[in-house]
Amino acid sequence: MCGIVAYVGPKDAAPILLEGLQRLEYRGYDSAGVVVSNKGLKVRKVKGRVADLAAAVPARFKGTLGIGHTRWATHGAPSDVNAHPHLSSDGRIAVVHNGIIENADELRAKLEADGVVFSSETDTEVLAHLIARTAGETDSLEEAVRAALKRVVGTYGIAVVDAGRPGEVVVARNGSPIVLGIGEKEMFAASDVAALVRYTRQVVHLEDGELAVLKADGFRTFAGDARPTAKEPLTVDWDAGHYDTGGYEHYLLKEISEQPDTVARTLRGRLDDRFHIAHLGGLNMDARETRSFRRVKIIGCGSAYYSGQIGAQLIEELARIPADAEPASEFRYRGPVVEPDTLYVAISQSGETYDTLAAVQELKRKGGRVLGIVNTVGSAIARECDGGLYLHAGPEVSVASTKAFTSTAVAFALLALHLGRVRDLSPAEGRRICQGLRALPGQIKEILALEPQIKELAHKYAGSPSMMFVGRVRGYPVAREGAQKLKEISYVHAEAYPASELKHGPLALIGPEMPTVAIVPDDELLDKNLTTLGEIRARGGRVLMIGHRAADPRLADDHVVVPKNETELDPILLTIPLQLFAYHAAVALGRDVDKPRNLAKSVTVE
Ligand code: HGA
Repeated sequence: MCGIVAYVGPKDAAPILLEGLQRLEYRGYDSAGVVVSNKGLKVRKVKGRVADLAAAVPARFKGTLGIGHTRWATHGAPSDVNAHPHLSSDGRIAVVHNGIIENADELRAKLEADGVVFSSETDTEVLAHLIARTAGETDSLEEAVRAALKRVVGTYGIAVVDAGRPGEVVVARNGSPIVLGIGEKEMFAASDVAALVRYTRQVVHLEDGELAVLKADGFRTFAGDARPTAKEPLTVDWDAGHYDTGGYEHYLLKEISEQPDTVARTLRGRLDDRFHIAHLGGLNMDARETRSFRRVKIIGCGSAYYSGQIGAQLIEELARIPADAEPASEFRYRGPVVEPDTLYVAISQSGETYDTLAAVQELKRKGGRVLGIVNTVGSAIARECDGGLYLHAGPEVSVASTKAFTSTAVAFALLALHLGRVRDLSPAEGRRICQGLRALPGQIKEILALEPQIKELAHKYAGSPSMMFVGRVRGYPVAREGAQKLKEISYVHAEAYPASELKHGPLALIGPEMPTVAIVPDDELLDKNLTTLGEIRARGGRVLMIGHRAADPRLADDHVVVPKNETELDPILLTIPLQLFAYHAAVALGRDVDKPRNLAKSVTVE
């Protein structure tokens, strides 16, 4: 989604802003713009890429303070005019904004009735005019911003500059992230640490309702009621190198290939070989409390939701606690009954997914106990939850999730082991799961070595207009994630169904033009799955089987054989070939693999 970068200090701002915007490109956007302050505001904005913006910025675009933006349009088409920054009519105030101003139409009508002429179709422009109305009369820019924000309903992360106050930038947050970066006699702000790590690793996350004033020599933060707030800087342990493609053709392939390491990092220091338990200090719960839950409810969006389905199955199997997963985007709106003996678990790679954050906030309002499984340290969901587990998977840049998905499933295995061992899971069973978890990184390496074979299969099937993905019980979330990956990056239509449901409807779709990817692990459901393959083949359907043994040629046209782990952990490994399959199908079809059309990385708007 949209990105914000801001700079104030001794250096030339434009190159820093452009570099920062480039680091945010992965989030998906349609236009970009910058403003610098130097005896008035100088603005450039274009529909298109940051490179197009850089080409449009003249050499004399000098100024040591400025703000920049990448826009993902919600109000008004992607165009030069609708790109941010937006300026007040007198050219004094410039604003960049992530989020949605819900009462923009009403505010716009009032401003127009007062004679204000708008130049764009965006909701954001009202902010520039509102701030300008008081900026001349108030003692400070922050007062003018605060007064404007009081009239606004909606979500925002904003950065504001005032030509009349050339030494400061004001930023504010409500539902859309803003992070401050602390430098040597210079200050930065951005919507994502990715834009900051090249310059500083000392950061401060703003809370909802907070506002900050940045000057070259430091920053001050304020709560919504103008009270100063005290903030402790955090050190980010990701550096600029984490955001490079590392010699791979795409971030997606890099991130798929990193999984032996990222899974090892999720496990590091968390397995105890003496008692066969998981050490999860971040949960902030003692054994008695951990035992007291009678149900686990998992929420997340997109792939996070599917990894939550894997998690629910792990928790039911290992801890024997009823567990289920639900899309956070639905959960928050259906007036959920929040029970005191239910443990809620929220999943988000970025920790800023708006739907998930809003669901967590709703749970907290109702007294729910919420754990976060999050990749980004210090992010909004991590801060909002009562405790949780960080994935430690490093930044995930490609829009389609891969390494965060597997690390989330591994985090759930750790949580299930922990919940199980404080209940009835025996030490011997605990040992079996610990050993299985330790084997994962090596086995993922073995699967990655199958890439040439999977590439060939992807090329063979990529031309199909539609594909079916099926799996039973543990295999079903794997099938869903496989279909999701293929849809997201190759734009091939894909359906995922429980294999058991096939003959209750979707079997009607099966024929030579609709191949099936079947997840067939060697578990207690093997025979049932093989029967399903027979039913597909009897209807002329082609089958690619992903499992633990070579397929009987009467039941499948092709197969990928992955190493076997413990039955409960197998879904994690069965996902990897599907990631490679989707990747190579997308490359074969010439898609923009890392930035698929219409999608954005962290979905920070509703
Ligand atoms: N509503 C603004 C900003 C959109 C946004 O935050 N997208 O992620 C606009 O449409 O310009």
